[in-house]
Amino acid sequence: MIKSLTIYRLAGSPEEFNKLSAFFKGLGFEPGDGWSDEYSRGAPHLAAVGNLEIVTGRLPAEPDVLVEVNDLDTACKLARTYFPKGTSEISDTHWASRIFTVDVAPNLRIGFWTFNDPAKSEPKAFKGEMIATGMRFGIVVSRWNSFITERLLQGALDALRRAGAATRDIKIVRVPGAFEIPSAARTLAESKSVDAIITLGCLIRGETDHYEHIATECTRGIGQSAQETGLPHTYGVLTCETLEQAIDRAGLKAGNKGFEAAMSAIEMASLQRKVKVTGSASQSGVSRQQT
Ligand code: DLZ
Repeated sequence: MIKSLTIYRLAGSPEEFNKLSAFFKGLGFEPGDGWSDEYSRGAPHLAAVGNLEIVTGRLPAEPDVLVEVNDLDTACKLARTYFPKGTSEISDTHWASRIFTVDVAPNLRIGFWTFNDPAKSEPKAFKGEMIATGMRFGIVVSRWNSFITERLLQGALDALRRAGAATRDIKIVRVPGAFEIPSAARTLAESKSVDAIITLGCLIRGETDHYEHIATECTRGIGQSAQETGLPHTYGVLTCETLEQAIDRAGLKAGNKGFEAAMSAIEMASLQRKVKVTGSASQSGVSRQQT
């Protein structure tokens, strides 16, 4: 039913109106579609998050318009350039945050604030943990360019073991080339014997004139298996211009893409468990918490 929320305030004279608009723009409000008629002018200033908050007991602050910012000191400096007389010092609140106020128009005082702990204002989100204990992983690795793919495999195993995966919980499936990776991954996913699948391969453009076709099919097929089976699949298939590039990405300058693909698999398997267990619990938006 609700579509939007508008709170309007008189900004005083047209000059004060323009000054306040410039200040708000400088703070990062997104200008909305303004309006004007023969009597007045309006300028909406949009914020990504807003709420109509009701309170019982002590008010959180004296102004009835509060704007949360992520860099209070810079916001205060900016306010002083526009409203040198009307900007207060920054002070502590009783709810673990800091605030300053600005008299932006004759009857309009706005409070700008930030949490002392910046993590508090981050939207709540599900996140996977980098712990692999008790999880089962499938690794599909191709033999083509095996001097590269074996390094990717060692990188992936290193990541899994460091994160606590048991050797008995890691199933390695070897296939001839990158083209065969998707079907093996799909078979493994459908067996429901693993929590995530890591795909490892190496395509080098110079060595195959149908490089594009194999790379496209391999990538598409892995993605399709992930989407259709619902099991996390991660992508550790190198698509390189030269052998040197491949060597770099398999353990030297550019890290080891097998290690990275395994880390992503751990995160995704953990995330999937969390979402399955707690996914039905409601996720609240951003809220101020009193401490
Ligand atoms: C045929 C072929 C070629 C030319 N190049 C590669 C490559 O660079 N990397 C790779 O993983 N596989 C390659 N293949 C093999 C194909 O992926 C596939 O295994 C064969 O065409 C058999 O279906």
